[in-house]
Amino acid sequence: MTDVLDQLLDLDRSQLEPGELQELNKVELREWLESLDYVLASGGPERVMQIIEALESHAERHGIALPFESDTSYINTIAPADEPEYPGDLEVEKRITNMIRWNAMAMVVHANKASPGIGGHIATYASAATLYEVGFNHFFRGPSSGKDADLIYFQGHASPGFYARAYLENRLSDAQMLNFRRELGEPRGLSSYPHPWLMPDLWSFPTVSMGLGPILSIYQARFRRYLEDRGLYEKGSGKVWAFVGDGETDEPETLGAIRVASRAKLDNLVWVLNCNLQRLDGPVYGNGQIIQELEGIFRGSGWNVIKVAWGSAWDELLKKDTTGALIRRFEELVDGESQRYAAFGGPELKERFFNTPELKELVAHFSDADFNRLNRGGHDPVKVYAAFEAATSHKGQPTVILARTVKGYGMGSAGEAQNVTHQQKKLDENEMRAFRDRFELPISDEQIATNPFFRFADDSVENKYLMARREALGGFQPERKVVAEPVKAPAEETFDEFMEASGDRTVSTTMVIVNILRKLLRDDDWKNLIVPIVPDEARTFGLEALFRQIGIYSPVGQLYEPVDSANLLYYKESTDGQILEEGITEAGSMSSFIAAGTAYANYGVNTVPFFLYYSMFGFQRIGDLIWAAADSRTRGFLIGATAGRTTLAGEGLQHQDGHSHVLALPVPNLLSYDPAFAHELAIIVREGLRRMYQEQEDVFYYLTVGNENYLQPGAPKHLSAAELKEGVLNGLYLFRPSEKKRAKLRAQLFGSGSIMNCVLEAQEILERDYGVAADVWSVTSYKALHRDALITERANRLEPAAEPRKSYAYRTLENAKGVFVAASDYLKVLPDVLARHLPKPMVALGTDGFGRSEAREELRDFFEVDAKHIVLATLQALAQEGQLEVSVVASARDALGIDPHKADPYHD
Ligand SMILES: Cc1ncc(C[n+]2csc(CCOP(=O)(O)OP(=O)(O)O)c2C)c(N)n1
Ligand SMILES: [Mg+2]
Repeated sequence: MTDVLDQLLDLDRSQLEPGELQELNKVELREWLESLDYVLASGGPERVMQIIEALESHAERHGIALPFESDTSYINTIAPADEPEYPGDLEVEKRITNMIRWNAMAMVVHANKASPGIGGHIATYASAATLYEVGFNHFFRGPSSGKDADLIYFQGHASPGFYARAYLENRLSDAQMLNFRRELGEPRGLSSYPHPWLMPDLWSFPTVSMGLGPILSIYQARFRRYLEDRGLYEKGSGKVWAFVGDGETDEPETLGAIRVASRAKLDNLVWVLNCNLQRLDGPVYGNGQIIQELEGIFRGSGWNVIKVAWGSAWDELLKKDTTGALIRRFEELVDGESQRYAAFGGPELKERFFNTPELKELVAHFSDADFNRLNRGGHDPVKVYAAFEAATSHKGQPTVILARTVKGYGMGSAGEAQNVTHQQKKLDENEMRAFRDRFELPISDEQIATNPFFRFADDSVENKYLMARREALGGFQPERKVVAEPVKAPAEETFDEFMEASGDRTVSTTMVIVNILRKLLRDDDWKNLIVPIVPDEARTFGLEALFRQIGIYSPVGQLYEPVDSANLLYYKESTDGQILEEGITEAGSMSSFIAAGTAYANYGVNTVPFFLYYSMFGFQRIGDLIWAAADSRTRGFLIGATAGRTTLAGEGLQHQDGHSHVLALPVPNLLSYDPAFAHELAIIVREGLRRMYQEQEDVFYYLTVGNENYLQPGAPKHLSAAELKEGVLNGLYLFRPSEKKRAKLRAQLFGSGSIMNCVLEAQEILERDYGVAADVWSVTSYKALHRDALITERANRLEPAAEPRKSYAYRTLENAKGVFVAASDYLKVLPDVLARHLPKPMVALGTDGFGRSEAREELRDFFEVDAKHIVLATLQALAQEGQLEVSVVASARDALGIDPHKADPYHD
């Protein structure tokens, strides 16, 4: 061989005939490969790597730009020789898995027979069963493993499989199984998907809105490290697992935060990406290879990637394939074509895949049955075990397992690898019989007609095996158990300072909330539990003092001397830092909020997240994560800062929030407040701590704070502390009553947030210039008032003969005289939702329309929420009641300087 090479090399390449050149290339390549084989045999993989790296940089020094490839050959990452021995009984496990497959399928079929259209999914779990079962039998550690317990984000649409397993484990009854997706029946049935709100003893993590499970799992793993590094939770070997669909990777939330995991070296995080190559409508990437694409993305982001593409039956062929023809064929095989083989089986594979003489030669000895055994890796427990073992012992990086499976595996003509399989909810008797045969289930033809569920007998091998495995692994999964002890709310006196007037010092509510935080950070019971979270906005909110005081969490501490180290408030990162400074990611910050706000359930630690963000980028940007927080029973405080469409001056349309309180209305367990003053904030935060951490209520809070500085008046003197507290928390109290007791014309003015100052100014103008005595009320929460009104209305409807009840707002305003006018920095619809429940009509002023870059005064004029517009609205309301001449209103309008032809902020 070398002689040939030598002879050829003596010639000038450019002079060679094409045939000679081809020969030279071939021989030359073989020489290189043989050298590499020699190095591998004598020096091992380590040495091979060194040499390839040296070659690479040598080539680069010669100006050769090597093509960048972040994926590897399209074969399994773990070589057959490196696979560990399977520690379980494969036969028994197969029977258990197959029974779960049956029950999961039967459950969906039953539900849809009983109630056509009720829905459910068979194909997702069918593709993932082996992935989960290897986990359940050998890896997933249950709650009694304590610090070593795993937290698992199960793929939402695979839920029938987990119910089917819990049924075998005797954790669910027949009646519950029969009531899948019927949660309003008796007994209560099973939730469609993992919802802690609906099944709080079973589910911990809502995963069904695609993309949320993945991002939440990353921040969960990071938060677990944070708790360990801060000494709040014992260091352990527990993992966070996330099962993700390949279609789900289209969601930006899925891949958007993966580098957070690698940067933080989260080797406590394992993702199992079920690559069944299909999503709902069709292939994820029919013209390419989703596994290869994802490998490139994850490797490029610093993850450990383990591909489980091909089942064991392929190993023999790969070994025999000395020319590399099989790997080349794998690499040109696009997913859309591959789907055909899964759908049409062995004959299709034989015909279309093995399409060259070389490939045909490889399978010359194959029977039809042999072709059928050429399976995808994710259905091979030996391969899956090897991957899980490698993933859980890998150090220094998060791992993603890319498992190749078939969507609807085993469903045969009812949907296996068909484009319609995701939606398939009904199998007829023939299809069920085929399913039974495929999985060798001990079910008779007669039984099939009733699509029954099966359990192994108590003393059967399978039942004993299944239970013993879970016992050895620390109990059942999924299971949610709250073990946190209540924490006593801070004493009322803790917040006394906020009850006082600020004297001649102007203070914004943003400053107040920061001061409340600082106060809590000095309180012995609470200081360690507070978790401030910011998406790169600490300075915007005046929080930078906390950098130095409590530090910013970094798993590696601070490897540099910060540029501002000479400052008192320098940028301090440390391993036990308390602040989660997340960078510019509201989605990531919200994921941390959820991790911290559910730590009471997942770790038994009562951490209290305070997530401070630009209020505009909360509900409308990450509303779905807020919804997931609610479902997760998250506790904590969302602080929408720089809030208020006219309070945030200058920033304009994209920044000025005038609707987050409207968007907060739909979240049932969220209490939202738009406080005007320090004393209100202090009362609300203390009560929040009491309800969430002392009483262990599964609610959370949304508070808006603004950056407008004004005098803080302190608690009003005309109310007792108890009256004030009741009013602030219920959402309404009389802040400044009119002193003109005998005036004929009267009005009730309602203000919220910083617009309260406009209302107070209007009160003065009305009294001084128009003889209208106006009482001023602070509305801290339209949502709370509205909720209470709805409860009351409903109670009265359901008990029509009983003495009618009155809502808090109605009761409070029943004897209030004059017209009602409300103004806030939010949409008019906010007061409007309450108006129907009040004793009198209420006129609403608010900030409907797009924001503008302007100064506060001009903005409030433009949006018609300043004092003069409140005055005009009041006079107009009085005129409508016939208490004032219309001409008085018209001249007041002119006197106030309001142009009737001014722009309409809603349209202009
Ligand atoms: C945010 C969001 N959009 C759409 C859906 C509807 N949906 C449910 S499953 C699904 C396809 C899932 O495909 P894949 O992630 O590949 O999971 P597979 O079932 O194939 O394992 C879609 C579009 C959803 N649940 N969430
Ligand atoms: Mg899929």
